[in-house]
Amino acid sequence: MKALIGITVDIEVASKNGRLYSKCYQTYVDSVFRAGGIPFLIAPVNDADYISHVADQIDGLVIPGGDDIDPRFLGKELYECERYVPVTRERFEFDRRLVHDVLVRRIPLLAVCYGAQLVNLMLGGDIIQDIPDMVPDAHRHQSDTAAEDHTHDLIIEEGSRLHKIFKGSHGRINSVHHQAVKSVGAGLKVTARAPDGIIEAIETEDPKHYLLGLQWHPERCPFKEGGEDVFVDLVREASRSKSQRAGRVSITGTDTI
Ligand SMILES: [Mn+2]
Repeated sequence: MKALIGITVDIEVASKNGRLYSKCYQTYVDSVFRAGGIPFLIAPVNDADYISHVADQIDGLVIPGGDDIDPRFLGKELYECERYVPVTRERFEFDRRLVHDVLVRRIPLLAVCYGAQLVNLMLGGDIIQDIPDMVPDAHRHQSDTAAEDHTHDLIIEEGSRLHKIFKGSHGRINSVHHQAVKSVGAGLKVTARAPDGIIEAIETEDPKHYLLGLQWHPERCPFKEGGEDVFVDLVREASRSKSQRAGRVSITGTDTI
């Protein structure tokens, strides 16, 4: 049985008529399929029973990248700048509720860019809301070149899941973000940074769970390092844990939001 990998969709406001629509970059679908999983786009319905039912069906989840989280949704102050482009409340709420249900079931989770920040915030961590303004000596993380280009180095912690994926403690990755994780939430650890110290990857400390949050976009560089390997790892883990999952755990932090 192949692993069923749920992928959440973005909910955007159409510029031509102001109506909400759902979208997903095909690169996520292709990446899961090439890695041996069954990609499954999850229709966003903000209903608790529906979300719980979806979480019961999937073997793994991908939260794709997206726009910026409005920290006011989480009781924090917003730093507004010209680079700030907020994700819709509809997407944020759906993703937040599904991630909660996925965490309590210990379903393998790959969270990309916005997704990594969402998981981190949910678990009580904090984010840098704008790297250029708040970390002026950081190098440029919002690349001017194609989003597929690997533009900076990656320094990876030994013993991490990411270290196994990259087969070492050094990598090259793409970089199309102006925000980043600032401090990690409960049960999370930093497993990779850029040379300037900006956090590029977080993982769970729970040895029984697979949770990988990446600041770069593996789906945009499938045939380079840090690309398809990431999805292969997720699908392998989702297949392995499919039959082993049992019982739910309580997650510190998520009950408060
Ligand atoms: Mn970066």
